[in-house]
Amino acid sequence: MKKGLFIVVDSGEGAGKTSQLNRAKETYGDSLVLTREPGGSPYAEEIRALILKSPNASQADAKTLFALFWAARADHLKNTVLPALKAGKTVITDRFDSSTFAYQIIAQGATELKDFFWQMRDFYLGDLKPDLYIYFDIDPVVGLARKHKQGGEELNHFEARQIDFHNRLREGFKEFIAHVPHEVIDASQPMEKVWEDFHAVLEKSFAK
Ligand code: Z5A
Repeated sequence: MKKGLFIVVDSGEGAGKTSQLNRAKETYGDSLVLTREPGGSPYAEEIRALILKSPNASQADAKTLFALFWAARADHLKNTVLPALKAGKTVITDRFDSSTFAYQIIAQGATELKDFFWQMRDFYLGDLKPDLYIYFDIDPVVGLARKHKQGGEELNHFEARQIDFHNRLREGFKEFIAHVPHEVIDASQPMEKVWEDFHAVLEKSFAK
């Protein structure tokens, strides 16, 4: 595997990222560091709990969440991503700034933050911009149905929002990836076929 690549996997709800990332880890072992946002480092995981689990979280507006996600990201980059890249590992993060753009700016409707987003991105990421974004695309109706079928934990306050929110989210991801190196995976396919496509994209990036 090529050393030191920084890759983002992102999507709306129920696209199956977690299942596919676990499979990538089984395939590539210790040469691959899997991480996630929000979270991925001890302090950022505390911010994750605040964002997703606090009883007041669902009333936090886009401006509040925008700042929290960037704060968590700064810690994640410094304490997890950068050390792993320096050690020659490939890092794949489950969600990154693509989610901030799609969820906060487009789906939550804070479009006044759009220019600021790109400035923040330059400021916080600097030379640490991901080599590739892999977007798992799925019709929100299908993705949310998977989440409902999954059972287990209650839906979080993002998953529980109306379908309009999730449709805007999909548009947000499409707008974001047009600005960055990316590949799109059709996540509505059966799991095995999604893996085949995802694996092929990873192999292509490692071969470059
Ligand atoms: N967020 C934000 O607003 N701004 C930001 O900047 C960032 C994040 C970084 C974190 O959620 C939330 O934070 C997220 C965005 C917001 N919104 N939400 N929710 P999270 O980390 O707790 O969870 P997630 O990333 O959304 O989802 P997940 O649990 O990892 O789900 P998934 O990616 O869809 O993966 P899954 O568990 O593999 O699949 C879901 C179900 O579908 C499961 O039952 C599978 O068996 C099934 N599945 C998977 N693939 C298939 C196929 N191909 N066919 C049929 N069924 C399938």
